[in-house]
Amino acid sequence: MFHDHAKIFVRAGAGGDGVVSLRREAHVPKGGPDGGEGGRGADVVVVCDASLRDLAGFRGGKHFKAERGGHGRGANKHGATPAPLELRVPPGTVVEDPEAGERWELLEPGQRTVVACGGSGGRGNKQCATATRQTPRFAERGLPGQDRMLELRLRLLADAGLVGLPNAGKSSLLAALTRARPKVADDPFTTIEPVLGTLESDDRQLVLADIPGLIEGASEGAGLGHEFLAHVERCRLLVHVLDLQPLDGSDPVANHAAVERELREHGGGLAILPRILCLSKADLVPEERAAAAVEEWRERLGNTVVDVHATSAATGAGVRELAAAVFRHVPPDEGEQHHAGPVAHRVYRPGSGDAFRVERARDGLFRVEGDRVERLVARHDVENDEALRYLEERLRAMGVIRALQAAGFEPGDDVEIGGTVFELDPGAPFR
Ligand SMILES: Nc1nc2c(ncn2[C@@H]2O[C@H](COP(=O)(O)OP(=O)(O)OP(=O)(O)O)[C@@H](O)[C@H]2O)c(=O)[nH]1
Ligand SMILES: [Mg+2]
Repeated sequence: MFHDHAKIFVRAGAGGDGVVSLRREAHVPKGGPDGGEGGRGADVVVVCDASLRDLAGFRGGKHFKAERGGHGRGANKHGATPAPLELRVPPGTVVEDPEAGERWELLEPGQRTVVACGGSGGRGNKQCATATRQTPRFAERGLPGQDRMLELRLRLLADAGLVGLPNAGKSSLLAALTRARPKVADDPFTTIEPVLGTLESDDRQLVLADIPGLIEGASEGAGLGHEFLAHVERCRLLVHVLDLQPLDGSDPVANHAAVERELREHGGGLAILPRILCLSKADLVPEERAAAAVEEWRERLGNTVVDVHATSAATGAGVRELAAAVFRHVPPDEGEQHHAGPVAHRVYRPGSGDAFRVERARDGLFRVEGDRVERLVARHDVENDEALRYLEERLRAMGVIRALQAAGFEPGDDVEIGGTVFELDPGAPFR
């Protein structure tokens, strides 16, 4: 089974907590704070790995959680930041966070992108000390790591794709053109997952994709082809393989039209990709018949195709000419197969917004929302009086207390910030 999509949950590591510690040394009369900082949590990173073929490693919608940062320790020791959690994907993988509208493409082996950032570590009491609070007995907590539901989709990176009805001879052609050895048989749907082969000339290499046969209704999900049509969206050329004289007695003209219709209906730009028409199994008809068919099809299709060839995978006739035509009609491209456009690298940065919103949830309970305010509260243990007092000072400096007051807040009312509810009773009169 070829796994070309997966849905996963990722969570980066939380930052380690800062620690409260007081220096104790025989010869120092009054020890100061020396609690170290927590380490940053580990990121979740997606890495492009050329040795992988599909997304089978992600089946079953797994959860991936990176390690949390180490907690700070006494003697001003900082917690460790663990190595990132690496998720390895094959080239051509698109990673998407539909909720956040973010998207990354992994095309080049070795390419990496951070998809979830570790939370920052909390400061230790040493770093929390100020001129007016020289020995704080609180430290900050580490922040949670970012989490996301991600969708992974693999698009094979082929330069040209072989398309056609089942049994048209696509896999036989791939085998004749490249070193790939896909299964060949005289029943339809022999190929059940895409196979790639490399077409080589002296100075160029192109990747050719053989996909399962298309049938009427493929674009709506009939047969196997639909699922795999997406893999040829990135091609720069399609080779439409058409059986010159189908054993089932069907009409090549109608067969050709049916496949073209499915390509059009699939969308994704397939309709406008340049086409080579390849009339297959030419050894089954007299040579003159094959040559005449090439002329007929050239006339019939006009400039909707860039070339028409008759080939036989059995005798090798016309195969070299077809290869040359593929090279000719796939335009050169920097990095040859990496032509899928710019790669989006978006690194998450915790919300920059200082903005916050205050609302009265009910009598005696006020809710405050805003990135910075929520992070501030997440950092502190509201059960610790000293931390709570510090928090009040910061909230006052940010204008939150004034805003609460304007909304009708009175000392002793409850406040909910980022899911934490606590009683706020600012000691000093409001200013
Ligand atoms: N005589 C002759 N038979 C061929 C030629 N190419 C393919 N065949 C036969 O046609 C049948 C189908 O060939 P495949 O290459 O498996 O066709 P396909 O298009 O990959 O078929 P699906 O994977 O089922 O879509 C097999 O029995 C092949 O041996 C050819 O050039 N000459
Ligand atoms: Mg096949």
